[in-house]
Amino acid sequence: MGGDTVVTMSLKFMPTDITVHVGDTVTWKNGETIGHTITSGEWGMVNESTGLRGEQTPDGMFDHALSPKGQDGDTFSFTFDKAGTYLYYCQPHLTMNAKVIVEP
Ligand SMILES: [Cu+2]
Repeated sequence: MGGDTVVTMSLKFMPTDITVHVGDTVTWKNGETIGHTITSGEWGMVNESTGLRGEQTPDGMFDHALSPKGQDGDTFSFTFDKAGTYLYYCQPHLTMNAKVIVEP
């Protein structure tokens, strides 16, 4: 069992894309003092110059409100049990678009 950690910083998920394996747990940590969400679902139509996405569709797999750094709920973990590519984003911040690639 392994996993990886993603930190929110400067309105980005860092790293933006990560690759893990089936059964691994990904942990998100808030690295700044504003709230974010970790919301699974498709996103797209990203503007090349601004980085802002133009569309988003939550799929209900996970949707966590990440508290500001240092407060209860400033981390969130999810275990991926199936291989695939999982897109996710932060609802209020259109620059925060990322994915988890889960390999067999
Ligand atoms: Cu955010």
